[in-house]
Amino acid sequence: MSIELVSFPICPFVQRAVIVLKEKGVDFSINYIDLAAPPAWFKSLSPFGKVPLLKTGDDVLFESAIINEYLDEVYPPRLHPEDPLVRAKHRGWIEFGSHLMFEQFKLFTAKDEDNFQQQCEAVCGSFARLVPELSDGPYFTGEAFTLLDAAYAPFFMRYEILKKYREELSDLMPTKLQQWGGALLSRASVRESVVDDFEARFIEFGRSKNAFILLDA
Ligand SMILES: N[C@@H](CCC(=O)N[C@@H](CS)C(=O)NCC(=O)O)C(=O)O
Repeated sequence: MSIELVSFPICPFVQRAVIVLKEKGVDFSINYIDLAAPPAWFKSLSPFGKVPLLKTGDDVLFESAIINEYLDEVYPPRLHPEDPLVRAKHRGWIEFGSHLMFEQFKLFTAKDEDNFQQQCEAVCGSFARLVPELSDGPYFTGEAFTLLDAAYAPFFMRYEILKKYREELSDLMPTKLQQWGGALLSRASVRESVVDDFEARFIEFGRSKNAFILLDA
């Protein structure tokens, strides 16, 4: 069965699916589209008009969490916990990871210092919620890398870039989260989950939004 991901080069939600496909050693292709001018075929296939889409044979899946659960059920090794209760908790925290990603987007695209500080507070609040949930590492639940870890890795990759522009962001992140992020970013599936010029594209996107964090840099 041929697998194709419909993507946008800096989308963190597509990146989640790429990480899972790489963890499982599945062959796949990526079709990048321009979200500012999406092709007609994409509009007809994507109910929310969003990437990722996963095409598998003649079928199309949407929503990164659903795509990753499907991949996990079909391709070994299993990355979601076996216990239904733990699995349900992970689903909740994956959703929280999506929320954190949107907070990060708002922080990145804040237009002035006040708004930037507000977004920093929001992100800090989310960090404080996450810390008590974390194991002693290296991953969220311990030794095993799970779908939940794949869902948070894109956040940490972008945070590393943002730290280069505002040093205070380093201090905002609690040590346990830094350690978790470090473990995620050292994984091959994560390192190889973005285009070669990802950082340049990410920054270019921020500049197109007049991001305050990039001013004077
Ligand atoms: N809940 C969705 C979020 C996906 C999402 O927000 N994708 C963005 C790109 S990163 C998108 O396609 N935006 C296009 C739009 O909103 O028009 C998921 O997890 O797949």
